[in-house]
Amino acid sequence: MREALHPTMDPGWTLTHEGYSVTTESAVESRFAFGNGFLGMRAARSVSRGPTWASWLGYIRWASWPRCYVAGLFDMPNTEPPVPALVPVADWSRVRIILDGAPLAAREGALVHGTRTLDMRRGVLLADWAHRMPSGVTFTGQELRLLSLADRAVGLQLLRFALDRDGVEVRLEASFGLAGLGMEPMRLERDLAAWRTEGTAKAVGMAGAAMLEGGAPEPERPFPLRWVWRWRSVGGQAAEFARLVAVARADRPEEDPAPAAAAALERSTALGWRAVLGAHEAAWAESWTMGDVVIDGDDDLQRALRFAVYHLTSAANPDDERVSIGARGLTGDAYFGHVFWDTEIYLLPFYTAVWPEAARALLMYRVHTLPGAREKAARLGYRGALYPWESADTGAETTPESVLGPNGTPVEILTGRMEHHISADVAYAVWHYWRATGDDTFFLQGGAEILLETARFWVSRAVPEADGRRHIRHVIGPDEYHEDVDDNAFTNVMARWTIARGLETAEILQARWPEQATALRASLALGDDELAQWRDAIDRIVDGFDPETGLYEQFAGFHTLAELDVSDYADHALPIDVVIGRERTQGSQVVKQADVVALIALLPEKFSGGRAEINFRHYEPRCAHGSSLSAAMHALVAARLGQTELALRYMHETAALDLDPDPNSAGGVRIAGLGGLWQAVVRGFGGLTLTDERVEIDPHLPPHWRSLSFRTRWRDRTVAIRIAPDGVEAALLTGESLEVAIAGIPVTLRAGAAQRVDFSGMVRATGDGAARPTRAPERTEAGTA
Ligand code: IFM
Repeated sequence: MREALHPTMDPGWTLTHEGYSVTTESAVESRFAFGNGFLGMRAARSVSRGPTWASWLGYIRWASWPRCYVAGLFDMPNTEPPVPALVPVADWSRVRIILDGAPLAAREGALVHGTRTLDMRRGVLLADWAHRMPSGVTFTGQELRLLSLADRAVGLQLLRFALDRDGVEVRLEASFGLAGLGMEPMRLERDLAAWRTEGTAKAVGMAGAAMLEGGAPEPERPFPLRWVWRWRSVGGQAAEFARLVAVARADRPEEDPAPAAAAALERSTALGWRAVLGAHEAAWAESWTMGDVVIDGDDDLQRALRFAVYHLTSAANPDDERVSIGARGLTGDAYFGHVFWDTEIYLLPFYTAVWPEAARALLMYRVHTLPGAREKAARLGYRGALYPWESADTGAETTPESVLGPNGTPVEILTGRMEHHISADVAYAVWHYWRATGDDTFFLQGGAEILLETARFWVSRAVPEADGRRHIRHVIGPDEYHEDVDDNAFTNVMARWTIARGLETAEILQARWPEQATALRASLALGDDELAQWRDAIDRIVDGFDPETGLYEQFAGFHTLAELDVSDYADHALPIDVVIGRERTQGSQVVKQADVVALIALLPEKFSGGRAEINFRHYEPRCAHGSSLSAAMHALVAARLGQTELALRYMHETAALDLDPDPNSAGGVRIAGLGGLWQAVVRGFGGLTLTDERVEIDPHLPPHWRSLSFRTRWRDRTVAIRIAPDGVEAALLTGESLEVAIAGIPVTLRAGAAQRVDFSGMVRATGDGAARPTRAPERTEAGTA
């Protein structure tokens, strides 16, 4: 067991945290969280945790937030606001150690040293600590926890510890933390339990097996899912404890999740913990082979990119089409676990390029929740599909109507009623996934229906007015500082784009799958006259573009608002709307997050001929970055525009969001920022674009970077790319030959022969092995894989 508890030696793969502080603990627990898209667990200490709250400056504060989540397990808690929320399940890794009758507790005695290490290469959380008891006995321990990437139902905990004295009476209690679950028990057996949520009638089953290795006595079993061992210590002799857990979710009231949990436990106990660990490490190694981004020349960003890819990999599950990724993944419950546009716009590009199976499952979630989107559109008097701004499991709108503001008074939330661009964002992700992957089955199983129904929504939403134009009034764009605005450029241009894709979808269906086209159009009652209206709408939607200045007006009247020098507020720890107040914010040209800038990133073809520079130059200084989504989008645009210094500054800001000791991460990692960081580096500096015809690489490497390497999937192929200051190498690793455009120069990649394009314009074949972009993750010296 000892080898398994050693972290990877290369510090580029690990994050460490020393000690324990009530002010940063909750953020550390988010940052070091681990998961597999089905299960997620915060990195709270499992042994001798002590109280989870602290009294601080007169407030009771949650110092620690030990939580294990199951994707899709939402309930309607009896709290305000009454919206579905991700509910935690039993903390399966709880351990108590009692030495001569005294519990090993953080508050008793002294922590000699205590390190938590997130080993991103292996996908495991490690701990290594020593504690001196008031009695003088010193405890030293190491722990490993994981949620298996090879078998998503399974978790593993290993604990090895020793005392420095003979004859101490040791009591080891391993249990499942059941307190405060907020669920009704369905069954509670020796090794198996199941609970049902109170409001949504979903259920979770959990099964556990625990063992103490090395000839220890049989444990006492005083209670289900609790194991107790007692023995007398031999100084320096380690006890080795292993626990396997298995979890299953059931979505329907008549389903019992316990048999699936029991079967998963049986599977893993039959393998044994070593094989479970080995399979998990092998799955992570495979995932890193595809997903690692290697930056030679910037160690900080290298680590930040690994951290981003680590959490992106931990958040998705290609095998579950009924869930999507919440704004904090499964690392915390801020925003109640709800799903926003973050997934489609900030995360999907990563999954589409690196892990299309996960991208597909995430988009199928939008297919399954299409009825909810139709219902919302109809309720508000529109046609087609209006996706909820915040979504949980059913596809119903789950945005709270109000939340409590900082001074305890309710603040109305209008996003659920007005932030409609989500219905273009979903269509955007569907289209780009389908074009990049050629996944026609997905297109026919629901992708096309989303494109048609969202187009239909926008046509009904863009109302013709007396001026002969169509306007989209009473919306909130990505800049949520300005509410209830008319003709938000982001919304309107994306709406027009969505309608155009809807028309294209109808044409492609007709040309390639006429039978399915007829059936789908019949089921949607989509006639030719309606398609004619769509064409009309495209021509008439107002977009706020001024050909004289080349500027898009963010929304009608934005240019007339008061000018404000946002840089005057850059040093404030609080968001600008809190500093200057809501009213002044709304009356000023201050933008919360990338809005027109996001449009430049999403639809670069609309910003040719210098328009991108003009709009970026105008809006970038007006942005106060009041959202964790903002800096990454600015980084992406700046990188594409060749504004390298600015791009790097924004990338480092994004990286700092969750890596700095910032208590804002307490509610979970800002996963959209992490997806945005991947995009800024790979799509910005790397210039990667996946079209339906080819892979394009148009790099803008910072001068001090020696190389940037990554892999991408495209239409059943895997392509390896290595960008250096003097040229680009590309190699086809799997699949049939394809065309890649490198800095605009088309080259054909064939298996076994890498191609190099020098920036002098020379193209040459470099033979097999020339492009070896991603370093295969190395093994730890003590690795067990
Ligand atoms: O979706 C975002 C939104 O754009 C800004 N506020 C936070 C949400 C969740 O991340």
